[in-house]
Amino acid sequence: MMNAARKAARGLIRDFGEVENLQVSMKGPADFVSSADLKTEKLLCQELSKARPGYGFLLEEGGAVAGSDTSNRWIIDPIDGTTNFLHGIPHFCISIALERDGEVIAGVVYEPIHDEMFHAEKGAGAYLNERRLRVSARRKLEEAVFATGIPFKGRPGHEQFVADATQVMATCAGIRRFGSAALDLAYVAAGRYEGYWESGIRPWDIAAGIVLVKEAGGYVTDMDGKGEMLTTGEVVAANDHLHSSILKLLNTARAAKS
Ligand code: LIP
Repeated sequence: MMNAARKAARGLIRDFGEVENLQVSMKGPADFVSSADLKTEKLLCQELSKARPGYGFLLEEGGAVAGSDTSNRWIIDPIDGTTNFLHGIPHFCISIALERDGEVIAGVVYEPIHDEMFHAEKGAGAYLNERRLRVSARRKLEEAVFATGIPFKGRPGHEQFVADATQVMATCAGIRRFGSAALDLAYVAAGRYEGYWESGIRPWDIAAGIVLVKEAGGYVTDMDGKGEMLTTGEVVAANDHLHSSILKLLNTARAAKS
């Protein structure tokens, strides 16, 4: 997974340098796909198929591709943070997860601009390059920084987001919106944020990040405190001290709105 990400990132860095020349089309209002997304996804599929023939794929651009091996499936976002990428904002990554018999067991999130390779495998811990990762040790909400995703034109959930942010911003040390769910989760695993939440998120945005946070000692659930993040599109990740607190705040926001 790391070799494939590094190989694909070479072209991505080149394209980022000349982003204004890229072909871009719309998948929906404010939802872009560029020739860089498609090229990167194709290369990742080629590399991973060579390494593990027969595994299936769930791709942001290409959709679901069945494999002869029905136990194993790669879940891939070729550029997470596409809008950042297309605006020349150096905060985007390649996200690759391996799902085995319905469970995500390995994840790689590669941020090529700073050469940060976040990687984890179930039971083997989470790493940033060679350094072992641990979620932050902060225990108090008033010391905590949380990341989130903000809906935009054409996306649902504007009112719910405002209700959530109103609850969270009144109790914590800060909220960050950097534009890449995969990097948000990787930063939670690295202890840079105390937590992250988002609604309406797709499986390829979060699959790799989920195993990173878990292997760094954090908790990841959906809004009901269960493990259905990939199917519900709802994710709440935090260190072991603050997960129940942020989940409670978000559910207060939901109860208030319903
Ligand atoms: C993005 C996510 C981000 C979310 C955006 C978008 P993309 O993924 O990483 O967290 O808020 O709406 O879904 O489209 O760059 O792969």
